[in-house]
Amino acid sequence: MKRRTLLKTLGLIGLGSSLPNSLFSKESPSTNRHFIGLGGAGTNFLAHANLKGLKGKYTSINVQIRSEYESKINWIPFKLLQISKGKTQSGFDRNLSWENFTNSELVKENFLNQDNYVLVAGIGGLTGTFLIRTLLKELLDADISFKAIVFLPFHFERANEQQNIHEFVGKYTDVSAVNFINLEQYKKNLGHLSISEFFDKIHEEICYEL
Ligand SMILES: Nc1nc2c(ncn2[C@@H]2O[C@H](COP(=O)(O)OP(=O)(O)OP(=O)(O)O)[C@@H](O)[C@H]2O)c(=O)[nH]1
Ligand SMILES: [Mg+2]
Repeated sequence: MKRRTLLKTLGLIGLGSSLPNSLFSKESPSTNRHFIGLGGAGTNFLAHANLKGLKGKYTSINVQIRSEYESKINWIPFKLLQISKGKTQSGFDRNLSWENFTNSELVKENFLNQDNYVLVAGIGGLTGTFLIRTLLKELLDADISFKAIVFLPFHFERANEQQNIHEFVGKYTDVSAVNFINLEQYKKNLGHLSISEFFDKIHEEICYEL
């Protein structure tokens, strides 16, 4: 199916301009592909890609994984060693480091295989945000190639994080390996859908283009 036909089928026509071009440039070969879902959103994307039969290795780095995916997706349990009482923690918290989480060494070992890494995360919570902001820096510093898909949260979700999100996007906006998907922008066209249908459509589009 042609891209335009698919967009139309999905009701995404007109969104093309908001989709990051580099995501569609087909520059990375599909051999040795290794999809790595960071946090809940990244793991939900993996489940979708796996269901659609995208070939590759699958690793979820998250607090938990739904039992039906455990046999299909390699899971690295990743959570804070100590939960601080009170306010919800943000993945942008500069005091957070690998030492604060379980299995950090396993996470890093995951990147020693010279796979074609595809990292997927949403930056509205703790896990995905910490992992993507830390890994992007470390992978770029180590000259390890990858492609990243980063979901920017709806405005209503992270009103007090807009500055952090803005700075993060600014830092990577010229890095072609990093593709931002602005959920708020999609809402304008797909706002009539239920939240699960909404994410399914977005995941579907990304799977098709990867
Ligand atoms: N594309 C996509 N985005 C999602 C999905 N679920 C949530 N999001 C977005 O991703 C952001 C992060 O959500 P999660 O990935 O669940 O958060 P997390 O990284 O697991 O963080 P904690 O649970 O706080 O440790 C949310 O604020 C939403 O904007 C999903 O299924 N697909
Ligand atoms: Mg989570």
